[in-house]
Amino acid sequence: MKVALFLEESGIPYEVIPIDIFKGDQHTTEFKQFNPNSKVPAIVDGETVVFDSNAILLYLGEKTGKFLHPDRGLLLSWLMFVATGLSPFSGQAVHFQTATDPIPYAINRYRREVERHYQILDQQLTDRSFILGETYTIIDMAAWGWIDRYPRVLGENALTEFPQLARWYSSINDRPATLKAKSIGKDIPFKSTSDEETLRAMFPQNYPKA
Ligand SMILES: N[C@@H](CCC(=O)N[C@@H](CS)C(=O)NCC(=O)O)C(=O)O
Repeated sequence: MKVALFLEESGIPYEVIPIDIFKGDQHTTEFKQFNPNSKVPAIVDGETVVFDSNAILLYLGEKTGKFLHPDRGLLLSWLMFVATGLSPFSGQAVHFQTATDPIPYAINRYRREVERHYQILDQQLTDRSFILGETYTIIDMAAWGWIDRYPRVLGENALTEFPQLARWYSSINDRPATLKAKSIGKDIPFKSTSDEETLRAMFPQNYPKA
């Protein structure tokens, strides 16, 4: 979705190639040529392949000169904040909260870290329209990807404690490009049930090594 935001905002033509992660498409030899880490998204631009959503945003930003910030140090710092902080802690919070064998220590650790990251963003947005200032950048697109999942990460009411973050989130949702990006893939019949094939594809650590 973060990559879709960029593509829709910038009007770059693109083709979507569905990878059904519930069926295990991410583990095929063919897909691993594009991302040896077996995760979506990955893009192919001529001879160039880029994987990881944040790397793709930076690549597309630098290629087009759009949605960047004149202070590259600032841009890289916040991109890494999202890539190494907000995103993995949010992902692990969801993982441990939905595990069949929930571990309270892990749930508390990840939820509290997500709350801390939300607080930092809320503070940053106190006197700015967007995370880096008055213009929309790839950092907003990167952060939006996980903030858009806040009900699953922290619960339906999570944003009430973070009013600036809530204001920023709804301003991005109101952008026409965001509405278009959110409709991408809706017509693709991705697998939605979670059976053993899905669990083996998504959580291989729960199964013996082949
Ligand atoms: N750091 C990566 C994370 C990508 C990621 O976790 N993708 C998930 C879907 S949102 C995935 O492909 N999961 C498949 C799997 O874990 O097997 C990024 O930002 O691109």
